Amino acid sequence: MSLSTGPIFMSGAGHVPHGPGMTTKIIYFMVNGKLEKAEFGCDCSAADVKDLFRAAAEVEPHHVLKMYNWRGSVVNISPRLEANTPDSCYRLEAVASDLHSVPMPPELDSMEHRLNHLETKVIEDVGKTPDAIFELKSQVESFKRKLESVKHLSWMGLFKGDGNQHLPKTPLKARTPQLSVQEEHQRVRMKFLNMSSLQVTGEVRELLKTPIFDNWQWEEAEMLVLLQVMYTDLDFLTAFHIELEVLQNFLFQVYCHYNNIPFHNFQHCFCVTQMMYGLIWLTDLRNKLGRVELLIMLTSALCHDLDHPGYNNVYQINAQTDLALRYNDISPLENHHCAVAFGILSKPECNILKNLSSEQYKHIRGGMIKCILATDMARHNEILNRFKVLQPVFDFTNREHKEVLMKIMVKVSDISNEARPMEVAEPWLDCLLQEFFNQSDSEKLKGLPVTPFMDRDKVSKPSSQTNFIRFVLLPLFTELTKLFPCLEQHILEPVRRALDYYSDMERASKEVKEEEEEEEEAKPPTGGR
Ligand code: PDB
Ligand code: ZN
Repeated sequence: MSLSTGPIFMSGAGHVPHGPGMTTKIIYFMVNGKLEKAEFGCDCSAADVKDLFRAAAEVEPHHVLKMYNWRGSVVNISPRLEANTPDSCYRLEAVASDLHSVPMPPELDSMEHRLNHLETKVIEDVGKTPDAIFELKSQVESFKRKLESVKHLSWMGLFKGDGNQHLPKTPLKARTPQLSVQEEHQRVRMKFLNMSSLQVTGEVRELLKTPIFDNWQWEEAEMLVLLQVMYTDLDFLTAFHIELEVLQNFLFQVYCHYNNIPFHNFQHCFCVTQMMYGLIWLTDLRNKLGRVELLIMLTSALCHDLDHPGYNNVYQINAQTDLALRYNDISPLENHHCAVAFGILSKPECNILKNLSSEQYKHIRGGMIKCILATDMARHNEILNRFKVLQPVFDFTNREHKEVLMKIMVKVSDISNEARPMEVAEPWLDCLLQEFFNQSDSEKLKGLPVTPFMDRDKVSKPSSQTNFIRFVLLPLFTELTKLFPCLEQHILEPVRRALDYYSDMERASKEVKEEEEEEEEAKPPTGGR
């Protein structure tokens, strides 16, 4: 019977022959944020199996153990536990064996202490515990039991300073039930590494090169495999001597450094990178730019919103956040995204650039900094106007021309949701508005200036989007299409269809609004004589 950590050896369906006629059972489970593997003979006693898992949880004998299966149901810890594989791992939790071992909030403890002291005093005076004190003591006891049952809500601040403040304030995405962020990351990592050796079908590979790719069909571990396919199919691993394991570590760390917020999350990162990948193939950029430029564009797209907090630069500056302070109000978010990217690349096990010359490294670093900083929409007109000047005389051998094009390509990929099929694009607008509304709610609470197009009381989704498409998207996409005419059908026409869609929605909502106002006016005046 053994417990092994570190590299997990895949052992098939979970039963390994173990000496003559004896089979052992292999159980994979998460405990304390780590994936562990237990192995025990099927003739093992229930007590021994419990001891094995208690050792894994590193708890004392009196602690209660709870085992959850991948569906989140509690299962019995016994030799009959069903064998599994790493991507359907159990989760082992040690819960306190009794109330007294759970640290209660200091207020409750001091109240109980004062109550006991008072009871002692009163008993000295009147010889017995009066009903009032007895009642107070039972209320404290029942409150402690209730508090114990909501311990998992500690991130609401019920237990001050219990170290859980870092928990996500809005557990948005339906992650695997009750897994912590770290455990979720480990689950995704195991799934990613298990799948990465599988072959992606030719059909998916071709779909990946088009703007009609639907990100909503894929979960995060699969997206990591698809990102690996992008780097592989552009021959980056051979061209830049990138070891597959280093690329996988890099991609996994990028995934870990995106936050669980409505819009600027890992799914957005994947969409932007996939659109960039599609544009590279559609415009045949592989034959017009060097592979280094392609690596800069794809990796900039991948890293362009790393560790986005869900509150934009205006908020950072007005709220005088650490980021605004650190970057002197100059594109604080984009500077941060880029710094986090190079923080990841500074780890040797994640450094996909480590086998390049320092010349190449500097060139790629410089290119990524320019491209990521270019995604600050406050600079939109500056960059687009520069491109408009160069586009008619564009020279693919001119360094400055190429730099502006790379910035434009990352910008186009970043705000390109409306170039996708409507059923893929529209949910993204809802996610973005949810993030914007969260920000304006926070601005109202803090007495900060509220950005009008983020104010849930003022924004009309269709009219905001028609304006955005008309005045931001179409001019940008039109300019790029002048350089690559084939993009007319792939991104310009879908955006024109999106403009029609939201214009119709805007007209419909205006008609409804007018009808409501007419009904309001037609109503007899209420109240008064
Ligand atoms: C932009 C800047 C920051 C973050 F606000 C996101 F209602 C975006 F008008 N971004 N990316 C895609 C968009 C889109 N902003 C809008 N529509 C998009 O499709 C504007 C819209 C949400 C508005 Cl530009
Ligand atoms: Zn973005």
